Amino acid sequence: MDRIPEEFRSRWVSAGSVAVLTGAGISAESGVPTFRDAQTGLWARWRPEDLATPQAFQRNPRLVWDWYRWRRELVRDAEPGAGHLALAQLERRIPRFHLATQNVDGLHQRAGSKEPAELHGNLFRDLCAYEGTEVELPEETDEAPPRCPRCGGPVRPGVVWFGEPLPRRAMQEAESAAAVSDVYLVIGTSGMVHPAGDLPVAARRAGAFVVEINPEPTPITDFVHLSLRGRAGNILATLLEALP
Ligand code: BJW
Repeated sequence: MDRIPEEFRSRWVSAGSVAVLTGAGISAESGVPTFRDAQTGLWARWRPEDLATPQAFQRNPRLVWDWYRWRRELVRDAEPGAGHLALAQLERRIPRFHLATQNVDGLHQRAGSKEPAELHGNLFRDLCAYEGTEVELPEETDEAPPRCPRCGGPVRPGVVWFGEPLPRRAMQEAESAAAVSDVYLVIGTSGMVHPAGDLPVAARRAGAFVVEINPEPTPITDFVHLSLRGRAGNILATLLEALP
């Protein structure tokens, strides 16, 4: 990005409230695979319906658990990237700032973001698949999947699979933030998954200036005021430096 477009600058300077939605692209720079990249995305190697649905877990709990265990290890070895760090700094700078993420990797928190609304859950939470409640497992176990210490049911990762509702509080927070934001940043998401993908459109309808940060066009591109083409880390670092 050579220079910040004037309208963006003026909307930013006068903004009372900034809201952000992130997706897998911001974590790609930390080495965490995205979902839909044709070459390197998770869905290029696995079919979503075989792994990211309640039916898949019912059919083959071991396969699904092992896939998520592999991803946990990958994320444990990853570090927050320049994009995560820039957003954590913006949060400290802007009094009314809200971050919603579709990512389940916890990298925003590790970068210093306080309480992002995790719309698709968190890879490191464990849930009892029968009771739906959070489970504390005593230690890492080789059982795949481990058993709930209370009822003996299978334990599943605390993420949101296709066909499941999003966590109500996180979604309500994200919707409220979109509705009151003056500037809305949508970063590193294909916008193909709903209802999270509807948030930038809702923000625009409510009057926000919507900016997309992504190296590629997406279905959201047509709805935004400004597309900044490039990597999240580079663009956010530039914005952090250039904007008050
Ligand atoms: C970079 C970059 C760099 C790369 N810098 N950028 C309306 C219409 C049609 C269908 C539906 C609808 N409403 C609901 C549905 C059904 C379904 C859905 O959306 N299906 C679509 C596939 C069509 N939605 C659901 O089922 C949701 N639940 C629901 O609606 O429940 C209703 C209900 C109500 C009451 C009772 C019961 C039910 C749940 C959706 C859950 C999604 N879960 C997943 C898996 C999470 C667990 C896991 O991690 O395994 O969430 S799917 C996957 O996609 C994951 C992601 O969070 C999500 C979004 O992906 P994201 O982040 O956009 O990644 P990519 O890979 O798609 O894109 C990466 C982008 O980054 C690209 O654009 C790159 O260009 C870019 N990029 N490098 C910046 N350096």
